[in-house]
Amino acid sequence: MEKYKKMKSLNLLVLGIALTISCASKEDPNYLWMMAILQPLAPVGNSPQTLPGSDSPSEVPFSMTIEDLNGGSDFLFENTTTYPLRIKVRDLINPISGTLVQIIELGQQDVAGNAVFKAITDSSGNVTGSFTINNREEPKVRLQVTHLGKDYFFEINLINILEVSRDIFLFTSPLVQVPAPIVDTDGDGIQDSEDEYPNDPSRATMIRIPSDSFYTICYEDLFPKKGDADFNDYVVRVYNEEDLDSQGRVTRIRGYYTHVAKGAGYNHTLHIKFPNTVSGNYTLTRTKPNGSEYFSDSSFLQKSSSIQILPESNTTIPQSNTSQGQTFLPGDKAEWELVLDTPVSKLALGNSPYDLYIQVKNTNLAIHRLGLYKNADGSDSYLDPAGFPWVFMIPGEFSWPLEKKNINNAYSFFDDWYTSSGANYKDWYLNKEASQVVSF
Ligand SMILES: [Ca+2]
Ligand SMILES: [Ca+2]
Repeated sequence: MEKYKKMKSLNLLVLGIALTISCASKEDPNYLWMMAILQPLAPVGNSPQTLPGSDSPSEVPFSMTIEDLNGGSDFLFENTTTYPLRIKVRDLINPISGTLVQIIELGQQDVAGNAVFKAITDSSGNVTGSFTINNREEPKVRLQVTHLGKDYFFEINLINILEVSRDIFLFTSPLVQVPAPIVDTDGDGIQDSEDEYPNDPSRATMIRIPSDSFYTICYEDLFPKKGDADFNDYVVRVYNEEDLDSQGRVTRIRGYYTHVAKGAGYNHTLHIKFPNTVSGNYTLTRTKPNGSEYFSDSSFLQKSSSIQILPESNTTIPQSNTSQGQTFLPGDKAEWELVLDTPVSKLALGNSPYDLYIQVKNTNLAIHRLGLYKNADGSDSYLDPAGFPWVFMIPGEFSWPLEKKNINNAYSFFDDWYTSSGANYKDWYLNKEASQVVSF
């Protein structure tokens, strides 16, 4: 896909519609103040939206400048998308600092789910970070700004958006602002009711990635030779948790892994690496499928070093889970927690599952996901000459192909997705030929 980017600048000139859960009636002094200065201007924008659970919301004026980066992203065989985020909040005169900004994923029926990003604005009224959601036909999130006890909601349709960048003007008067009393026990700027760690100033928010279920990550192990496209040589289920501080920076990371298939003669170990600015203390435990812990370690992760998550794959799973007629049996689990020495931005950390790779014992070669390593000529080191990767990451409980089956036949829309560079059949992995894939 030819990459193109353009900046769309759209200024919703005067009044859009925001919703509040409480107050902001026509008796509200802010409203009266705003109307006094904006009387000549006619409202524009959408009809008021009704938020589930809200009390007949009133209209509260705002202005929003949309500076999103639009375009198509490089096709990296991803089934999730990470959106960099930049939000600025101000009133008519000053930036608003210390205001809570959240991104909440909206589900298929526009039902609000979990916060995928949360931070308070800095002294310039800015919040920067990123959030990741699974690909779907109509990806949407809700941007929520909480100011002076009121919640303002903006729905964002993410189609064709590469980066979310918005300036929000709240029409509140500094003359009549009375800060709502808040309880913030740890003094990190996030009130207790919004703080998932109300007694820990280094943490305010826990982000689970993906927000439910897990990723299934499938490796081919013949690198640098082309694989046989069954994507079952080494398969692991993964989810991560990130703890963010009040500025939205990552301060702790956790990873949870289950080895679920080994359709290969080779042996592998599973590892993780972070960008070379990341260091800190970590704990790691491994357990057998029956729950018995057989390994535990506490160590310091040096910059640029890696953690071995699971040992040789011939010891971490009771059977291949790739043969017809087998009853699925999960393998070992591992989990770690890394406490970062220095907080890092989500963009600098990179996206879950980070650089999660296998080391093939027989070839002594590592196999990484796309988008992390480049050859001298700029091409991706882990894309084969036919333009195919050695690693796939699929959201949820993905059924990998059985032995001697390949992914093109096991998933009839895979080729349409692949040849359209991800534009079509974004949910190709939901349409399986049951006879050709593992069942659970
Ligand atoms: Ca707090
Ligand atoms: Ca806290």
